[in-house]
Amino acid sequence: MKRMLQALLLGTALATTPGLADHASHSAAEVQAGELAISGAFLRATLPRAPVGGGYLTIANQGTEDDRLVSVTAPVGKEVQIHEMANTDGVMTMRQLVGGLPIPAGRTVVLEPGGLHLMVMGLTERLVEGKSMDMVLRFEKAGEVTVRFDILALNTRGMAEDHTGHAAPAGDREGHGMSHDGAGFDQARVEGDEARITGLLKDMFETENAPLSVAPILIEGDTAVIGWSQEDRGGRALLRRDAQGFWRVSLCAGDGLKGEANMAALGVEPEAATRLAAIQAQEEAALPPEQVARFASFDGVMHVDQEGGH
Ligand SMILES: [Cu+2]
Repeated sequence: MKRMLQALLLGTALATTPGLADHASHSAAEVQAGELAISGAFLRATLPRAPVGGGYLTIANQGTEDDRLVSVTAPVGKEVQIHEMANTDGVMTMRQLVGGLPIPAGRTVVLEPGGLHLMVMGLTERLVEGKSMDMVLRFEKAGEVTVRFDILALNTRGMAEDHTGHAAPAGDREGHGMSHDGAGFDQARVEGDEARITGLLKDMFETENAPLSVAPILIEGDTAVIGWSQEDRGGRALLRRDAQGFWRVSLCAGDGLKGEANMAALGVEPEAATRLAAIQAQEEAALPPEQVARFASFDGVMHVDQEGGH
């Protein structure tokens, strides 16, 4: 009886995440498809109700003929798009590569945070850290190949960091064109806290079909409390600024970040909480009431970054 119940529960759990598997020991191994060597495939874990997820990998064309990544399919979400980042007037935006991604002969194409990436659109379930998901890549010449993507921490930069538990040295990271903040958006490209925070949040959660608005942005010292809304959802987030002046999302909440007492309960220093709560009351009163109502729709508290972590 107990065993049956366990099987039932397990069945239910699996049914809610049909595309996700537990980490297999051979995951993220190099896969060969014709002349293409594919390695380092990972997805970033997503927050609850996040509509999109980012996928990254390295494709080396060891042959003498150009190839092209034509399409990608995933067992979850509506579709997978191939995106590039473009710098438009100092603002990083994402653009879909509709014609696919060229993989020139003898070249290695790296999809990484802050640059080219796969984007799983229309997610209806979370990508859970520690699991993995198989996606099918279709190349013009090499044909179809199934690649296992490990699901790594939300802010991870890549396989190397995750496996050692330490970030690569800053110089090394910059050398690979990666971002400073741990997410895909390079905050060094823009000046000012508002632009950095807005860029960070948009990079994490915005899609073409679901624009994200970030307001109000309340800053006290190295702590910020912001509100965001996207379609009919919304929430508040607590951010921390590091020594280089780059912001990271520490946690997300709804009304858990409303008011002085709640902020203090979530670790905001008492003096900062007092000032932040005062400007929060003012700024939120100036916003449309339906937008403020959306902030409360975020259930509970989601820790994104461990305080004092890497
Ligand atoms: Cu994208």
